[in-house]
Amino acid sequence: MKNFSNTDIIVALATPTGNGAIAVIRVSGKDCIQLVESCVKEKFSRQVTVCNFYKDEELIDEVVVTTYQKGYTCQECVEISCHNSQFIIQNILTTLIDNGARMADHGEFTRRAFLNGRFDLLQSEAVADLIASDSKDAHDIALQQMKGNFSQSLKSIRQDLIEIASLLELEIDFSQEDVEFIEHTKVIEKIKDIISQIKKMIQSFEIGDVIKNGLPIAIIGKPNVGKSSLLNFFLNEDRAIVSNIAGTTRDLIEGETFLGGIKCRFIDTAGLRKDTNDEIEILGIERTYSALEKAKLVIYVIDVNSNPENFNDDLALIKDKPHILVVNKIDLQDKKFDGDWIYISTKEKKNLNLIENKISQIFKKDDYSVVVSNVRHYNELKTVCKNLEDAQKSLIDAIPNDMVMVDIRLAITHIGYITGEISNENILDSIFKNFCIGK
Ligand SMILES: Nc1nc2c(ncn2[C@@H]2O[C@H](COP(=O)(O)OP(=O)(O)OP(=O)(O)O)[C@@H](O)[C@H]2O)c(=O)[nH]1
Ligand SMILES: [Mg+2]
Repeated sequence: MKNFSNTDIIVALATPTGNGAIAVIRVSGKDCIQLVESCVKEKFSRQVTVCNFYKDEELIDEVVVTTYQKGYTCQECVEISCHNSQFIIQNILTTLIDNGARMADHGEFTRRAFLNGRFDLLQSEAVADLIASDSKDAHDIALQQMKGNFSQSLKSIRQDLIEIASLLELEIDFSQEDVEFIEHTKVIEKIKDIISQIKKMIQSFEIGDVIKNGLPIAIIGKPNVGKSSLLNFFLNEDRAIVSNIAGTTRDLIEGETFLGGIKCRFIDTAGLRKDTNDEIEILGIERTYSALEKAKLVIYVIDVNSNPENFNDDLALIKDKPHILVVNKIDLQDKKFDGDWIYISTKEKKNLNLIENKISQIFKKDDYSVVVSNVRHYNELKTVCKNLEDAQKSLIDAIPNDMVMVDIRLAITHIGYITGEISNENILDSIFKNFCIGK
């Protein structure tokens, strides 16, 4: 961010442009209440005042002004609710700017809230996630992070590491006397415990990311097994052409829907087969492989008449990805296959709910007390884990304390980067530039 002061009066529209009855303009900074008073030509004696807003002597709108001695940014704030007209909004903004305010930068309100101690950095980032949340689970995760449960876990880990570091340091100071202030086996145990907590957080990202950004699901299988029929069922519309001609679907066909609280992006693909000379189908099959690679979940479909010899190769292809195995067309015959298959009929809409249940089961967040959903936090946690594993190894190998200390201090620093206990302008800029102006 440019070299702005943290107390300048900043203004921005806080509501989205578009249709709607009311718009809210946010103002924050030292003496901003006085600034707004000069534009409405009266003194506010209550927190909420209905008044007229003027540009010079010209009436712009009847507005509702709410004042806060310590608002969202932990400083003097005003919210002006006006009628949602571009003309009115522009005139109010320019009047405020002409009288000494300036336009806020991206995320500057939340950045001030962080700098003034309202939230830590992780909580500030959760504000953006809360605003973007589009499902109950995404909302739950963002709200919990904003309320501070993830921050609290990290702070307690950081405190434990600081204690270990100070004891190890003390030993270095008294190294001549050969005193052991702390049993190294206990330190190793403690670090092992912290590593497992951090690993659990890292692991939770797989689910947190899916809940926040959606789940790409590739529907894969041999031609004609009913992949497109399944897509159409989930989307509740005839999105893809269904026919009994093998090789109907060529291109990737996508559609989004919520299942079990997760935003699922289904990708219907061309059937996998080797014996085709059809150029377009071959291109379609290539796209199937790329969809398979990008998907975070694969639904592999066979037809109840299939012979395992024909699809075993495909199973090898998907074995390292989370997958759901589905036998379709059970209305035609009753046949069981080895393995964990779900038996359905898209024609008779039989057992289709079992697929949804399975998706919720695979991407269940309840096993985690903390769910990481932000890629920046995830990357920092991986660094912390690596630092602690290095420290643990050095302790086991009885390497001198000063070497161990380097890794423990690095772990402490990287935890500090997540919560913002350690931050710098570059980190803050890269985080808040993704916020919109007015947030
Ligand atoms: N009996 C029966 N037929 C089904 C069922 N599901 C799909 N079909 C039929 O199977 C044929 C193929 O269905 P699609 O959904 O087009 O299959 P696909 O896997 O997308 O086929 P390609 O795009 O060619 O790879 C169609 O004639 C469907 O009507 C089912 O549960 N039972
Ligand atoms: Mg198809």
